[in-house]
Amino acid sequence: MRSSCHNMAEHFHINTPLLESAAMSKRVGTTVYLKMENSQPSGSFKIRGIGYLCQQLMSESKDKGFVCSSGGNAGMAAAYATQKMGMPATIVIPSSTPHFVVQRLEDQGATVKIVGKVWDDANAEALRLVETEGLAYVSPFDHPLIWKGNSSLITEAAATLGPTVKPGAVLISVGGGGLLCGVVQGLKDVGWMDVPVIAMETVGADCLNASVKAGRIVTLDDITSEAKSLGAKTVCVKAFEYSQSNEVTIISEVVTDQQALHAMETFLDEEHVLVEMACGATLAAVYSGVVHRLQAEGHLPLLLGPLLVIVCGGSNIDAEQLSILKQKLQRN
Ligand code: PLV
Repeated sequence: MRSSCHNMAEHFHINTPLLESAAMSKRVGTTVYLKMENSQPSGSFKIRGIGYLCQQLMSESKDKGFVCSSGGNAGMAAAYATQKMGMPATIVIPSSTPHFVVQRLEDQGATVKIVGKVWDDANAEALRLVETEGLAYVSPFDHPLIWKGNSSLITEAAATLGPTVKPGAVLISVGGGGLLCGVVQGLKDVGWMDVPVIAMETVGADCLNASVKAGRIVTLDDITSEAKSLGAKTVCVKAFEYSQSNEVTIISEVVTDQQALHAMETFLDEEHVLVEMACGATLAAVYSGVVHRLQAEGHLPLLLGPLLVIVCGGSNIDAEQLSILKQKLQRN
């Protein structure tokens, strides 16, 4: 796992590169910038929000340590931050998280518990440990301090782009909605509230899309997508509220697992970066023509600025896991 030089007085995340992708720009017909959150310590954007939350909770945790429920990446971030702070951490993951992640978490000094089939099951166990053991609870996505931490992604991108460049849209993935809330708050902070957010999910991990369609928060019966890091059954209230509010435009879209996998492979071929399926959902908006379709249908205004793609990253992937996913999804 990547690490970085870090100053306790500041924060755990790094200022990630903002790369122009020639291949993606050609596809979209406008400049595409990739915010490379895969290069964060712990392998995803999660360290921004989780790192910030853990720092802030430090004073309350009374030395008993932290417990974080996770599909994998929030756990990696929590393990990284707590190890830096010299605090114990228990990470509760579901059995659907690839097994090599357990080893990576343990290498980071965390205690790992595998409970249930999907994230919601693991989360119930984490909440139980808060009650019985007095551990400080670290949600993977549902806390104002997580959103504040995640918002640095946008303020950083804005600083890199400079005052004369404003994106035409921001492209992200949605699991429980912590990234979405952070991005919206970042857009507010930099005065980009007129920049639409394209919020991507996979079929079977589409809790935001199901709620947007129903006009109320709905809980999915099960997570049937292989994008387990997007597999929260219920989106957080704040993310749903943003999707319903007039202060920001959120366009909720869904791709299939096959499209997300194809996007991972294309990204690997063209950009030479391996991301997990949760991030493939974002990339599929470009590679499977979702951005084009939204423009053609008039749901997305013609992009007046570059497309800002948040490459959220993820550690639940390696060469073997990629071939496992290929085998699974080609059968269907
Ligand atoms: N993953 C969470 C929730 O899982 C976790 O525990 O790691 N991209 C990647 C690579 C992610 O790991 C996640 C969240 C997301 C996107 C979506 O972020 P969110 O949950 O803030 O919408 C069940």
